[in-house]
Amino acid sequence: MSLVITTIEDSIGTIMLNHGQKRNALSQKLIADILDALGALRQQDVRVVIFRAQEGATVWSAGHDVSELPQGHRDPLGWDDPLRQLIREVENYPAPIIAMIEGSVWGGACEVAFACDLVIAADDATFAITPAKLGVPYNLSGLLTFMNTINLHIVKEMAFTASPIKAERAERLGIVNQIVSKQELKNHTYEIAKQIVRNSPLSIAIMKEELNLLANAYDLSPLMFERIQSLRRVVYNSQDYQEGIRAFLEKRVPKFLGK
Ligand code: YXS
Repeated sequence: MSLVITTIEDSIGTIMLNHGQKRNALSQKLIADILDALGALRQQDVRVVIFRAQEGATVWSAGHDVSELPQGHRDPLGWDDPLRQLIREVENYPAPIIAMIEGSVWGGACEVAFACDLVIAADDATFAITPAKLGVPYNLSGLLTFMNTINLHIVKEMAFTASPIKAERAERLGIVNQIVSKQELKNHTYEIAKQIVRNSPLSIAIMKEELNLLANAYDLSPLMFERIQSLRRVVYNSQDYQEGIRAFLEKRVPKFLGK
């Protein structure tokens, strides 16, 4: 059974995350179902896609399924890992994807939301970047997703504290496009989608790709690449990484020793 519900109306596709009992944690299964849904929408005349959680959700998504993170000695966010595949598909999808957010958004789910082309949030939404809470060495393209959305000082504040920020502050900082009341969220989001549907899908598709190519246009020397890989390897091979994962699964506070 799919963990998402997909609908199409007026050339607008909606993918609803529907795994509430696990707070829409981004498991391999949930991500596979999202990718299947996006693949199916690509075959239809869908000009905007909306990602949403169940009506009234207190958690939009709890982020990466921690129980599926490797227990060390392997990059937890490697190129072929499901979360990385999902981010690339969101960025490469040839039409705008709007993240319609209600409830709290955590870790890798923040990256999914910010990789979308627009973020419309209810005024009760919160956003938390959580690698440091678990001892995870976030990957480079993931950090670039955050940097393309958020001012560097704020990325560092969110990443180093791992504390949620409220929707009102996220809007003020330009992290989300607009915030509205929970009651208005659905209608407001679909109104924006309808405005997009009325415009040229070809023009929009190439501008989306151009903007994403420009936003990701960074030089990185082989030396820099190898330095970054060695830094990340130290972290995911560390005792702290294993402690972070274990503490989450044991529902206790982690004790990080810096090694
Ligand atoms: O105990 P059961 O079986 O009922 O399952 C519980 C939780 O274990 C499960 N669950 C998760 N399972 C795997 N991975 C998760 N990320 C995850 N989050 C939750 O869902 C069931 C209900 O959770 P519960 O009882 O805590 O719900 P709640 O309503 O009291 O609290 C909701 C949250 C979201 C505040 C709470 O579940 C929470 O703090 N979840 C973890 C949020 C988080 O730190 N996510 C980061 C995941 S790691 C990640 O995304 C990247 C690797 S990184 O960290 O690098 O960004």
